[in-house]
Formats: sequence, C-alpha cells, structure tokens
Amino acid sequence: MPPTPSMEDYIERIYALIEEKGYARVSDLAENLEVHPSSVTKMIQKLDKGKYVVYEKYRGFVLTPNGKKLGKRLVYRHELLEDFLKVIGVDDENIFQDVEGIEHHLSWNAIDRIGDLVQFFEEDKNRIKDLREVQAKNEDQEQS
Ligand SMILES: [Mn+2]
Repeated sequence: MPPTPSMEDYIERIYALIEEKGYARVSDLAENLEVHPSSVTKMIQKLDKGKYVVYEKYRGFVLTPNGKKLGKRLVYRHELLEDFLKVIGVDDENIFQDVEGIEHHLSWNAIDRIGDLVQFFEEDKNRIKDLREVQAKNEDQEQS
C-alpha cells in the first residue's frame, strides 16, 4: 500500500530531522508539523505497521532502510519543487505553501521531467533571463 499524503509528510519530516539532528522525537515532530503529540504517536504506529519506522514505546523511533530511502526521495522532491517554483518566478512568500500543496499529487515521472526543466534553466542563466522578459511583458499587459 502506497503511503498517504499525510504519511509522506511525516516520513519527509522525520528524514529531515534525523539528517539535521541525528534523531527525531515525537515532540520535535509535533512542533514541526504543528499537530498534537497524540496525532504524532498515532501516525508513528501507522508508519510502523507500514514498515517505514520502527517504534519502541519508551525509546522513540528510527526509520527502516525502506523508510530512509523514501524519506530521502521525499526531501529531494520537496527541494526540487522549491527550485522549480523559484526558477519560474513564483514569489518567495508563496513557495513553501505551494510546494506543500502539490508535492503529493505528482507522479515520479512528472518529478523527473520537472528536474530536467530546472536543469535546463540552471545550465544557462540566459534562459532564466529570457523567461523573466516574457514575464515582464505579461506584467506590463496586466497593468494596462
Ligand atoms: Mn514537504
């Protein structure tokens, strides 16, 4: 059974926390995801059942090799989509929420093609400049 969007959010955040601090606790996750600790505990049990984490009641939890692999991909996906929105000129203040809104709803095929597009723009900064010119033209038109 593939993970639900909410499971993906948890796996992504657990992976990022472990990368950053070496461990992930229920309290860190609750704070990070702005949810009640009891919701975290419930989700951890679900992730344990799905074999993404190993949960030990009084000692916390760790990612299984499978959970770790998925977590790495989910963090990559989030960062790629942020780069993508930045490249296409989305305002900084919208980027995080927009990525949170779309990241669970794209195929890995689409993610790979977006990766190509980001690479296409980053390999030659003139391409970004050309895109910005189109955008400036459109903004002028919107205003007139
Ligand atoms: Mn995310």
